[in-house]
Amino acid sequence: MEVDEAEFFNRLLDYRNILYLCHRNADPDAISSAFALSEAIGGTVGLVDGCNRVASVLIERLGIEVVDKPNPNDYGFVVVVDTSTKAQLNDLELTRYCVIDHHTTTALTENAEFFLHRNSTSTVEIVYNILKAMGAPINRRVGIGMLTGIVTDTGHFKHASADTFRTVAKIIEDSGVEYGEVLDLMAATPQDISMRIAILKAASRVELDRVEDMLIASSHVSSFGGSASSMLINIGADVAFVGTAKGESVRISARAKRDAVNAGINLGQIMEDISNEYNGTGGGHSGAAGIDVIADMKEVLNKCREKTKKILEVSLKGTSKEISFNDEIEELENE
Ligand SMILES: [Mn+2]
Repeated sequence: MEVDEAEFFNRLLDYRNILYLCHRNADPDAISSAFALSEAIGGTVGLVDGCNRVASVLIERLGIEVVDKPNPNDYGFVVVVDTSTKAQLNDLELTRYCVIDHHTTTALTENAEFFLHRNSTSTVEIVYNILKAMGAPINRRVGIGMLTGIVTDTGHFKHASADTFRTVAKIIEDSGVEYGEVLDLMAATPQDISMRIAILKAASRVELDRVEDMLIASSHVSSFGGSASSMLINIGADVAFVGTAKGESVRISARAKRDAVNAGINLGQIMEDISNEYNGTGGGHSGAAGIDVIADMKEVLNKCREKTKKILEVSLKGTSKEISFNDEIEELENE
C-alpha cells in the first residue's frame, strides 16, 4: 500500500526496535536517509553488505552507529531505504518491512506492508519532507549527511532538478551547515589504490561504438564497475557499460550523459529488459542503472551495446560503426 510522508511516519510510530536497512555497498544517500530517520524516530542503521568510500567517511566523521549484516529477525520492523531490488539486499529474506525509495523500478514494494515512493533525485529529499511533516529538527550531523547524499546521488547536481535545489537550500537553512563543509568532507575522501587501478584498466580495455556524434563505451573490470562507468562518461563517452564477472554471474554498470538520455536512452528500461531475458534483476534511472544476471559477461555487454546502438540509430538517423583503437595506431605508425 502506497502512503504519503505523514502516513509513513505515523505508521513507523507504531513499531519498536526499527531497523533502517541500506542496500549493499551503501552510498551516502542510503546511509544519510537511514541516519536521519533513526535520529527522528529511533532505531538502528543497518548495512546489508558494507558501504562505499564516501559513505564510510560520513559514518566516521558523523559518528553514525551502524550494524553490518544485521539479522532482520532481531528487529521489530524493517524499513528498506533507497533500494529497489532484492538483489541489492543480497536476496535477504524479509517478512515485515516497508520501503522508502526514489528509483524508477519498484520490485521490492510488492510485498511491503507499505511504501513511500517519489521520483525525487535522492531518497534524502523524501526523508527531508517526512521530517518536515513530523516537525522534527534537522541537526548539523543530519544536515551534513543529507547534503552529501544529495550531492553524490545527483552526480554533483548534474541530474538535479529545481526541487533538488529548493530542498538543498532548506536543509542549509534548517541545519546551519555550510555547503563548503560538505565539499571539504568529500574532497578529504581518499581514493582507494585498487579503485584507481580498476578505473585505469577500464579505460585501457574500452571498446567504442560511434553513432553520429555519440560514443558508446564498453569495458570490464573485476571491481569498482560503477566508478569505472562514471569515469568513461567523464572522459568522453556518451553512454558507458562496464561489466564485472563474479563466478557465474555478471554485473553491468551503465551510465549515460543527459544528451544521450534526451536522444531516447533509458538505461533503467534497457537494464530491466535485458535482465528479464535472463531472469535476473536490473533497473535504475534513465542516466544510471545496473543489472545482475547469471550469464556470459561478453554476451550481456553486447546486448547492452546493440540495444543502445539501435535506439541511437533511429533517433539520430545514422548508422553505427565500431571504432578500432588498433587501426588508429597502425595509421599513425604508417604516417
Ligand atoms: Mn539514492
